[in-house]
Amino acid sequence: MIELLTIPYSPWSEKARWALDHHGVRYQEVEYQPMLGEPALRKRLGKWRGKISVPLLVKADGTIEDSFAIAQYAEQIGSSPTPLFPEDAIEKIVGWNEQSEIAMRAGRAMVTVRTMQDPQARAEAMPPLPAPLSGLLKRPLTSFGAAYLRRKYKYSSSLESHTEALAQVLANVRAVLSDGRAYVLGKNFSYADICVATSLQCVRPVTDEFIKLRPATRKAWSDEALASQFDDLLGWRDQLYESQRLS
Ligand SMILES: N[C@@H](CCC(=O)N[C@@H](CS)C(=O)NCC(=O)O)C(=O)O
Repeated sequence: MIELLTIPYSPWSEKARWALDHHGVRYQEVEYQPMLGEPALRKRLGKWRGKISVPLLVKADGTIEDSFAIAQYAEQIGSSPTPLFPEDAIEKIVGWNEQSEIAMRAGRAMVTVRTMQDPQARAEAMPPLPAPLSGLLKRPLTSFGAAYLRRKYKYSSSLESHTEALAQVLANVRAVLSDGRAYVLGKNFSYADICVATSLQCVRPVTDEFIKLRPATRKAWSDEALASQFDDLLGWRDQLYESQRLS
């Protein structure tokens, strides 16, 4: 069976899961532990250099790394009569995927900063370790983790520019939906909707029914100012989850 390696709460992983679920593709989800899981994954893939990221789909004849490519694979082998990538809209969808990359990268930086500022959220972010180890390693692991993320994604701890980048993407979404259309591309649900809906995860997360988050983590994933500024988009997103998020 196909395996999908994910960080379960990551919006990038959710993009891939949603596309696979939409098309009724069967897969086994395997949780990837950021940082700690990297050596084992490199060994498994035989990839010793370069970036490694999840979601990552592992099938009998190879792997697919990147949520967009995984969604296209789902479209290729899937069974839903509603395409996620209608032929006449590919360019637009690529554009929305790029917008969601900008939003999610900004959101990841914001969430990381908020997590580091809240001891409870930091504790919830700790990987599961046997009790004596977890007590001993708590502090070094979390500060090492923060430094690792800063180095990896090259961001500073200033929130302002990230907030602006995310707000700009959301303003672009609002402009498109302002004519009352149900979906980003118009009448039909597509991967563009998945891109936009998952980007809103770092403004206010969807309920635990869809993505489970512990309480302090949920708070770190919420940006109250942006959430009230873009409440209309969150309402649209919640409705989309109710009507389209099959699993
Ligand atoms: N463009 C990639 C980006 C995915 C991505 O950035 N994944 C991050 C997690 S959110 C990752 O795998 N990081 C590896 C790590 O933290 O060890 C996609 O769409 O799949």
